[in-house]
Amino acid sequence: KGFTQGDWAKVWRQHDVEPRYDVVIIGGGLHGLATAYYLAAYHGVRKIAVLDKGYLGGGGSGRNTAIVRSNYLTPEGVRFYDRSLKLYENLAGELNFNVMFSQRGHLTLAHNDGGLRTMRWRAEVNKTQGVDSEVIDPDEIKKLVPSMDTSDRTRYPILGALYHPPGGIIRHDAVVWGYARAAAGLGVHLHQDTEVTGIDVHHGRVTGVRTTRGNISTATVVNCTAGWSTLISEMAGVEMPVTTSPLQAAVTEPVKPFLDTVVVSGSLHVYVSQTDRGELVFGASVDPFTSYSVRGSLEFVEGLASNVLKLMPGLSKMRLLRQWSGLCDMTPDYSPIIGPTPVGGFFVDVGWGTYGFKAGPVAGEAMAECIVSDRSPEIIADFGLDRFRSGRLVGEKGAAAVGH
Ligand code: PYC
Repeated sequence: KGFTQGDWAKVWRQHDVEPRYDVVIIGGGLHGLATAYYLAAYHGVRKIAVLDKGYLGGGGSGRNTAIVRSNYLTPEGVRFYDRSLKLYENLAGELNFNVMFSQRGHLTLAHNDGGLRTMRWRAEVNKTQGVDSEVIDPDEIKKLVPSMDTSDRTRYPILGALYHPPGGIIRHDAVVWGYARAAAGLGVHLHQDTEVTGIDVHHGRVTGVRTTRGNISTATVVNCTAGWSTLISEMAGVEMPVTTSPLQAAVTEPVKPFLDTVVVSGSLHVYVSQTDRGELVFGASVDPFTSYSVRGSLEFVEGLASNVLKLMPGLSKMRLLRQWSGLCDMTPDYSPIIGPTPVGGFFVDVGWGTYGFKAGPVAGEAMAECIVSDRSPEIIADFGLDRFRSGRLVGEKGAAAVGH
């Protein structure tokens, strides 16, 4: 007999919210779930709760454009994102869940001398960290993407590109479900529809979390809430240099596969990839204002269409099916804030801007180690909140897919 919907086993169980947990993770997206998974799988922590005011993966984890890459600008950034890429390479086996990682190569186009100089700089830094990246010329780009207008008769001619073969796309909801299923299998409690209303701090240490489903006593709280991260940190009395801006994206109707690399143009503020189902997924820069709104705008699709057609004029007849928006938690140097805070037992994994999805596995792995050892492991040591006092910033704006 065939399966009907009712026959499918539940992937994770519902639990009552218990009055005590060893670790409470706020935010049931990729970062929160990965942190829970690595804590349970590699450090034996069992009494873990992941709280989300909505559903698992309903924030940035389910709204990003699923791009994975490690071709950053600073050595700290390259090492960090490359560890994540390596974890992604083995994630299907690790979680026993097909996450559909397609390492199809990633191109960042340069349309002027300044852009080309930054691509060369990134390629050199990447190579010193053992990451496969090189600058290629328009003829080589044309071979990789025949649909791209690489002639010099366009408004923004392409002078070259940073080519990063290990980069690609992955099925982002599968990544979320894979971590959720694996964490739940290790005894982690996943509480959806559970909003945090307060964090209790006594004598400089976290003692509990208040939620719409009851109060929890705990000595360890992790803030993995991306766009809402300043609101949650404020509950613990921790101020963070983070602003929240929407980032919009869109997808077309499906067409026969013709694009098997990820293409990014920082000058034209656009990135595009084709999914296994044939849809083109597009994104652009963050909206030029701070907001918690996730509504799409006509202005966005007009600008996007005009810029996409400058790169690939052959797409002019394609129809957009959907657009949506997510929230980006932006820091002044475009690097994350990850590690302990001045409040004992209160950890943050925030400030991801437009880089959060690609960092999920390494952020979870490093945060788990940080919590059990109560010190930042080397791979995140440069991304602490204290850098905004000391001035030791890690400037990653030059590695952004698009302008901000
Ligand atoms: O940094 O690759 C990136 C990216 C793609 C979409 C948003 N950010």
